[in-house]
Amino acid sequence: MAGLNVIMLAMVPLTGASSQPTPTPPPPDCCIPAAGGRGAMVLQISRNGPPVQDQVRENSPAGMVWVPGGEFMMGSTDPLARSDEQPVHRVRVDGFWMDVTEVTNAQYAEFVAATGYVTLAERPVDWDELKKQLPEGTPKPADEVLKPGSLVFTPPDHAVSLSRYELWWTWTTGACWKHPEGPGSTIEGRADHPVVHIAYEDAVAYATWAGKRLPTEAEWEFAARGGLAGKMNVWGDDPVDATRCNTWQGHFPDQNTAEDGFARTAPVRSFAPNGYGLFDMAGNVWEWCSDLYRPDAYALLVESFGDQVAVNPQGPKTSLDPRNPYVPESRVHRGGSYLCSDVYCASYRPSARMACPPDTGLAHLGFRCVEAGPAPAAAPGTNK
Ligand SMILES: [Ca+2]
Repeated sequence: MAGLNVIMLAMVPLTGASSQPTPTPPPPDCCIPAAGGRGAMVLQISRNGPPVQDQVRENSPAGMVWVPGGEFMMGSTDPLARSDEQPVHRVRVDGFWMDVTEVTNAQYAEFVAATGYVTLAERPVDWDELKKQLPEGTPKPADEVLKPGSLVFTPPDHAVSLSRYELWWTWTTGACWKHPEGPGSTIEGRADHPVVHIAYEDAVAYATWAGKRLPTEAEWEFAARGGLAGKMNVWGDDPVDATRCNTWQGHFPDQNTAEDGFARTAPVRSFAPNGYGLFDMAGNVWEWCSDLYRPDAYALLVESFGDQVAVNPQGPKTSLDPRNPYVPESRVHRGGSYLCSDVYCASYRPSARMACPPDTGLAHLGFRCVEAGPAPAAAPGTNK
């Protein structure tokens, strides 16, 4: 239903919500469920110096870079870190290949052309499924609302409470990856932008077709840190600014100055890559990971491992998302988006976690894939 459940939840009373305990406060709903303003500026320029030239290495899968495995401290105690980023704990991941960029509209179009795949946002909403994710007795919405659609960011023209995400997210029939802002909008001229309105199963379907998979949360954070240890941002400890990545500048959610050049998605590779040569690990669009979400996932892991290193953790076995108490599961996404503000959720940080039900598509949610080794014969950290 690509997010309709989320919006409906915001509009129904949550009395008697979940019988499950809430171990830690959830992160804010920030820009979840959220797409930059209409009439976005798109500047086809490269930031932070000259474009990085890809280095072709033998045996490198096309468009992927080798991320050497290793041990790192996962999570953060930075002042901006939320409780679900803690406790910081030891993790080791094996090396893996990772897409250099988020999967683009052109890449997703290739997949759809080859397979005839229809994304979840392009299918009618199944009320029998939707009502399982809502409080008992929630009235069925009008048939018009149950037509295929997704959540589109529709910024209000005035300041609003940051807890009222339904005021800037609009269920939009006809919105999907090919029509990111709804009927009438297209991806023409956006072939190299990240694909959006992608539900979890849509991302998995692409990854499977490509012979790849989604990254685990641990792999994603290890990769995002780019070889830096314990830094607040993927580029180090310097604060975010408009030259670093595609985020939100101005008052959220009503005033996007787009100082970085982009009010919505940016072409991939518009900003400098991180230490592993990965672009947009901060900002642009959120990226699905394979892990189920729990705010206490790290606490549970530490309970199991103590001060020992967790090797290739796959996430908790069960999901718990206090922001979506009725949904049977919630999946992690990482990296923040063009809606992340430094005065709000600051989720462009490599340790920041967010999640939503797997059937939720959003105008700022995409993905990238990973692939197992073997490692390249040449030095790691190079790409094609
Ligand atoms: Ca921006």
